[in-house]
Amino acid sequence: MIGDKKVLFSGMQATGNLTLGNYLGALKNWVSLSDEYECFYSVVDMHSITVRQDPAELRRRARSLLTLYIAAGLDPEKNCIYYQSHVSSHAELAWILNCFTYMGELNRMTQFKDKSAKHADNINAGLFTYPVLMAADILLYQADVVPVGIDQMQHLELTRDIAQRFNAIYGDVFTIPEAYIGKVGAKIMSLQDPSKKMSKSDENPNASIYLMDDADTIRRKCKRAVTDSEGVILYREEQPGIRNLLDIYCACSGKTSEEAVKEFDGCGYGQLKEAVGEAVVGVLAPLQNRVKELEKDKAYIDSVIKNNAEKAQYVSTKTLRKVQKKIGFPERPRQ
Ligand code: ATP
Ligand code: LTN
Repeated sequence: MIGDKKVLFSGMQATGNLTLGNYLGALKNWVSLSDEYECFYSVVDMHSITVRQDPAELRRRARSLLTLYIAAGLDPEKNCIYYQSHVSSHAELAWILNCFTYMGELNRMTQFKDKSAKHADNINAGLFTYPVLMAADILLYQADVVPVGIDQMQHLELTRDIAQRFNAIYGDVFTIPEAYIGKVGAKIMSLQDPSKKMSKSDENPNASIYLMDDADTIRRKCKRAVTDSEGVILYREEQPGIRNLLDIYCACSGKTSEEAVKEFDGCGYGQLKEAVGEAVVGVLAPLQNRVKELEKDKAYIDSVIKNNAEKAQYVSTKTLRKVQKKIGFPERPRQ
């Protein structure tokens, strides 16, 4: 708790261009939860370097991701929005937690298996211990709740296991966090292969709608979405392409799947695709306009970066010092 509020932590990597999946599965929920909790939203640029990055590009993407957080509706006066790399406690706690995490646990992580298959020429130790840094992110702020898409559940389970293991030895040091998975949009699938999640690292640009895609591109991608030959619009497992389009429609319009199925009763796939395109444009166009406005105000963004990093450093250092004391590191001389 901070004051009388529970704590929320989440983060996104500054790699690739954000997709509609990132927005509907994560960012949108962050905004809806932001009044209820004391929130920390990080641009996890230290996680990004587990895959090789171009330095200038990483810096640019990190800034545009931070700007996007604000454009999506997170008020940086009320929410702590900051770069992970500006707060040294993350790396320090990650090291300690590495010593409380087993190789066998990390070996089971599906994201590690997927990413090491994708980047076979660079299977580095950071990629392997990535979930430990994520655990440090969350535990430093004593987070109660962590809103993420379904793909991050396994990492969250591991975070809980590490925290429980640590607490069992040293007493109640860490709050045990819960995942928050949104009811709609928790797993948006690729428009070209509805058995795969929509991913910012997909090589096929038609598979993903990017948050900064213009209206015509969005409409075109929806039109080209892979469906099936059933010819009916029903929300069911046997029609993953149609179900995904309905999911996108519902997440953008606030309607339930039952309402959407009723609305499209008797319609052709073309009509559904058109409606999905319009719903997505309706959500993304205002977001894009706010990003463009904010990008003009360099001084404002700079002040958000500075002030929030200081706050994050202050809050996280409290937990870090407690942990260091518990495990037996020598006390620091008073300044
Ligand atoms: P990559 O595909 O390059 O590994 P990513 O798109 O999964 O990256 P992350 O930065 O790892 O992006 O994820 C940010 C947040 O978005 C996480 O909470 C994740 O669960 C969520 N998310 C990512 N893809 C989807 C999706 N297709 N549907 C719903 N949520 C998603
Ligand atoms: N691993 C997450 C990003 C991430 C995160 C976090 C999410 C890093 N640290 C802490 C929630 C809480 C991902 O790949 N989406």
